[in-house]
Order: sequence, then structure tokens, then C-alpha cells
Amino acid sequence: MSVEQDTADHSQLLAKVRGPQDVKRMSAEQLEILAAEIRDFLIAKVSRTGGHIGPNLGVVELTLAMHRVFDSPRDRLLFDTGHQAYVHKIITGRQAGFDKLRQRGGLSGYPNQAESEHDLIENSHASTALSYADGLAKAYALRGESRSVVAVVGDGALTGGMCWEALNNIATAGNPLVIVVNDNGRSYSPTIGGLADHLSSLRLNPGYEKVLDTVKDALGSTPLVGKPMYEVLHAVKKGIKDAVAPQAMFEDLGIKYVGPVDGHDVPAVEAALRAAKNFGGPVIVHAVTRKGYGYRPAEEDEADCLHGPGGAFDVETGQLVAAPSVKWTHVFADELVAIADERPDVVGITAAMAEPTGIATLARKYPERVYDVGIAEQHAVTSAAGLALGGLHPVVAVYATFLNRAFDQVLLDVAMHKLPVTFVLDRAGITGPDGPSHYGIWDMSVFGVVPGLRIAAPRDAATLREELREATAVDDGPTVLRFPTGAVAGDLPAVRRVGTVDVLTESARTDVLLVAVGAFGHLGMEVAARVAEQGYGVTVVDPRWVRPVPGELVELAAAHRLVVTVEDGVRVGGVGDALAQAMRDADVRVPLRDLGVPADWHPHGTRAQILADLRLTAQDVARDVTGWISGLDGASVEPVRVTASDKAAQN
Ligand SMILES: Cc1ncc(C[n+]2csc(CCOP(=O)(O)OP(=O)(O)O)c2C)c(N)n1
Repeated sequence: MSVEQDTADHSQLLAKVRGPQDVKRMSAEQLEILAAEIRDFLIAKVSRTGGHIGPNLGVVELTLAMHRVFDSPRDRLLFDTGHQAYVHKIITGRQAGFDKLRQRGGLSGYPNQAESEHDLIENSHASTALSYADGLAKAYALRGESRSVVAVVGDGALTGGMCWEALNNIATAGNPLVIVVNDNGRSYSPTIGGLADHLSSLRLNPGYEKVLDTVKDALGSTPLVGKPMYEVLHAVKKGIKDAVAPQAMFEDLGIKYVGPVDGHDVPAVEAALRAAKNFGGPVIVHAVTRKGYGYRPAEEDEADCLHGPGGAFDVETGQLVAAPSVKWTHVFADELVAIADERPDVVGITAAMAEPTGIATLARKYPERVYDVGIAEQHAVTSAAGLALGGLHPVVAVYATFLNRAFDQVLLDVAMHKLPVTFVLDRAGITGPDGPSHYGIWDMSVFGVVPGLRIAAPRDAATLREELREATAVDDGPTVLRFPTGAVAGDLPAVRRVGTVDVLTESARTDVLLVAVGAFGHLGMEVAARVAEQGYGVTVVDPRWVRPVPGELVELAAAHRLVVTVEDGVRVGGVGDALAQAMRDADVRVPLRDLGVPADWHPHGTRAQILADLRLTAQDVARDVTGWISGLDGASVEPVRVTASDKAAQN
């Protein structure tokens, strides 16, 4: 049965969508039904796996309209950040994959080239789509290819500087390019900043409903023929310009503007997109949507419109099914408040992630001491430098993966000025379901090269509190505190402290020094127990401060027969590498083996699965350590596990 014939059995429409062409054939009435079915589907599936439910419920009609007006994959549809591409995945033949969304071997939570020819960019970090689009449009122009380039960007992502760099260039280049601004007024929480204020003034304007109607009427009664149509829109828009000003901003940049259009009205969005497509130059289509649209728990969730529940949730309430646990984030958030109570100079900065990083706890108590700068990590860092120059001690709370963006700012704007800024990196190490671009595995390598920067990796709640205090007490340079995702590890007291290094266990025999970085403390203890069963003595230490390499660590290394490091970060330039260098410098000739994450792209899955894939389990590490130490005694040793990519990266 064709899509056209299928009006009787409404529950079947979605099942018949195998590609964009099926959506193109549908009537307006069918599209409305399909949109409802897609929402039901999203809620049913994502409530079992977790994922970005709120953003996707908000772009159902927008995505349908895009696939009707444009011809993907010939035309290129780019989703900024990529977390809102579920509907696009559903339309492009990937419905079946949603049972294993974000699970190992299953559908990625972001666009993914391996999944579909309809996915060109593999993103997840915000504010890049307009730059990709600029380049693509230039390439197609130079190669003489007539293909449309369409980029969807949220008002949250538009707070990122790259978007404005891109807009500046897009305007100058003048190539045909459609920018769909998906304006729902939210990032996680309400979007901040001057642009957001402009946009929300539009939404709050009593004339807004009328505006939408006016635009719709104009579109409905005008033949959609390229430039003339655009001029009509332009005229409509000009007429209302004074009442609802934000579009002037885009026009001043030199980019045509269509809108505002009701993003939940497929025919209206379609008409605007067709007009934009036919214009022949860069056009912004401003679509106003509601995050979580059509699902009450999301629409009513004040914190973040159910932006991205990390696991299964109850469909009725939107509440997570898993029992709440104390997370690393909570420990950090509470201790920061305790420190701020004592230290009026301590302030917080977040790049649009106040709740997920826990800095919201500080903001609730001291709203005037927390700055949400939008999705602008680079600005966050240099602004923190300014705060420090002004006599404050800023704590920049950010996911480890996102600080990569601001390397130069950390290096020159903060470190070269020896400024006391503390960077708290949440979700460091292997994170899991969000996949390769969200892993926080580069920080210890990348920031390890910054002169004067100290890095701490707590192993449990007690050391997190302690190291946060130590970090905020440093007044002559930047500090980094990094911890993983999830429930905080159980307390693991030290038997003694040597300098800044905690000794977690030791034995009469000093065969192996096992350097367990951060949350790997517990793994270290288990490894020691297993290796002890083979008759070898293992000293497990937690360096606590991994950069610069503590001198005591080198001394401890010299007192053992073998050193093994295990860290939740890339091996290249990691803690193991740094210790090996420090040992060479001190002429300590004890062999060292460094275990960590190969410098590679690791697929999504749970943290435990990926760590197991990388053989970073107590069992695997114990087997390796036993093999290596017995090898020193002349027994045969299994080959060392160094991956090809590691070798390549080290070369
Ligand atoms: C560089 C970077 N910083 C932070 C994030 C985390 N993040 C993911 S989505 C999001 C909000 C995006 O808001 P918007 O673009 O308006 O999309 P919406 O979810 O509202 O549809 C943020 C801050 C990110 N993905 N990339």
C-alpha cells in the first residue's frame, strides 16, 4: 500500500517511511499524523535508552519540512551539534536502530557517516555547522555543482563564536546556503546573552502570533518563485521590523532573513524553506519551536525540557528510572559552595552547562558569583583570565571534551599570565553512550604541555574535596581537576602520604609500583590483590597531582623493579609518558609500562564496556602486570599490547 492510500490506518504511516521520498509524497493531513507518530515513537524508544528527547521533539515538523523541500543526500542537511538529528535518522531509514540507540553496536546518538549517506558531518560539539556549510557551499560553487546546503542551528549553538565567524564569511561569499535557526529559547536552560534577549523579545511580543499569521498568509497567497517571493517576505518582514527587531541583526550582517515562522507548522516551514532555496544566496530561516513539544513532562521540565536524560525514564513522569546516586558532580558542587562560603573571591563560570556541571548549586546560593557565558568555552577561559586579573579566583566548570576547544586560551591567556584559574573537568575519561567526540580522554595530554599548569585527578569523594581545596588555594597559575562521569567511587583511604603522593597499599616485597590515576584507584587495589596471589608484591599509589610529575613518584619508581601506570586518558603524552620522561631525566632505569586509552576513535557503549574493550579491567591489568614482572624473572612474556594507532601517533 502506498503512502497516499494509507489514511485509514494512521498508526502505520511511520512504518512505511523508508526514506525521504516517502515523506515527500504525503498530504498535509498525513504529515500531521506522521508527526504525532514520530513523537510517540521517540518517546517510546528514547524512554528506554535515554537520549536527547527534548530537542528532537522540538524539531519534528522542521525536519519533515526540510526533507520535503530538499533532496538529501544530494542536498546536504547539516545539524549543528547533531543531538537533534533523531528525526532525520527516522526519516532516512534508521527506525529499526532505535531499539539500541546509544548502545554498543547500536545507533549513534549523533550523525554518523557509517550509518547513512544522509549524514555528512559527525559532530556533537556545538556551533560548527555554519562553518562546514560555508566550506561546502564554496566547494560546490567552485566545482560547479548545483546542490543546496542547509544547516540547522539552535539559538543555544548560536551563542558560540564560531557561528558568528561563519556568518561573517557566509555573508561575504554570497553562495546559496540556507541557515535554519531553530529558536526554542533554550540551550540546556534558557539561552543567555544579548542575542537570546533579542530573540526572546520577539517571542514575548504580543504581536508575535500576528506576525506568524501574516507571514503564513503571505506565503499561502504568493507563488513560490525565487527572488520575487523572497522580496514579498522581505517586505512583510520590513513592515514588522520595528515591532520585532531581531532580524535586523542578521540583515546588518548582509544575510537575507525569512521569518519568524512557526516551526511546528509544516506547510509554513516548507514555504519559507522553498523561498530560501530559490533565492540563490545565503538566507536565514528563523523558525520558532518549543523544546519538548507535544510531551508534557518535557515541556514542563523547567531545568532543561528533558534535554538529554542519561538513561531510561518513566514515560508518565519523565523521571529517570535508575535509583539516584551521589555523582562526582554532586561532590564537586557541594564542596565548591563550602569553599565559596569561606572565600568571597571564588566565582564560577559555565559555558551553558550550569546544571550538568553542578555549578548551578553555587548559582542558587550566590547568583551574582556565577557567570553563564553561553556555549563559548574559549570566551569562558579568557573571561576567567580577566576575572583573575581583577582579583578573583574563577572556577571554570566544563566537560573535559569541551575544554579542548580553548587550548590556546588556557595556554596563553591564563597560564602565560600565571593566573589562578581552576578548571574543573567533569566527564573526563571514557564517558560512554555519547561516543568518541564526547570522551574526555585528551585533557591530561593536551594540557599537560602547558607550562606551570597543575593537574589533579581525585580517586574518590574525599580526595575530590581535598584537591578542589588545594587547587583553589593555588594563586600563581592555573589548576585542573578532572574526574569521570557517574557515581562517585567509594572512599579509598591512603595508608600513608609521601609528598603529595598517596600510597594506597604496599607489601614487604617491592616488585611493582602501580600508579593508579584518579578513579582507577580501586582497580589498582584489585590488581594488587590478584598479583599478590602470584607471589609478587605491589605498591599501589595515587599521585593525586599528576602534572607536574611529583618528584616522590620518581623516587618510588626507583625503589621498585617494574613501574606500571594506568590512566583514563590517551597514552600519548599521558601520565605514563610523563613519568617515563621524568624517570629518564633522573636516570632511573626501572622498566615502565603505561596502560591507558589508545589515541583512536572509540565507539559508543557503556563506560564499563568500552573500558573492557580496551582491556582496562582489574583482571586484564593484573594478567599483564603478572606477565611483565614474571618476564623480568626470565619467564616468557606475552606480547605488549600497543595498538597500531598508538604507534602511529607516537611516531
Ligand atoms: C562546544 C560544546 N559545548 C557544550 C555542549 C553541550 N551542549 C549540547 S546541546 C547544548 C545546547 C544546545 O542548544 P541549542 O543549540 O539551542 O539546541 P536545542 O537543544 O535547544 O535544540 C549544549 C550546551 C556542546 N555540545 N558543545
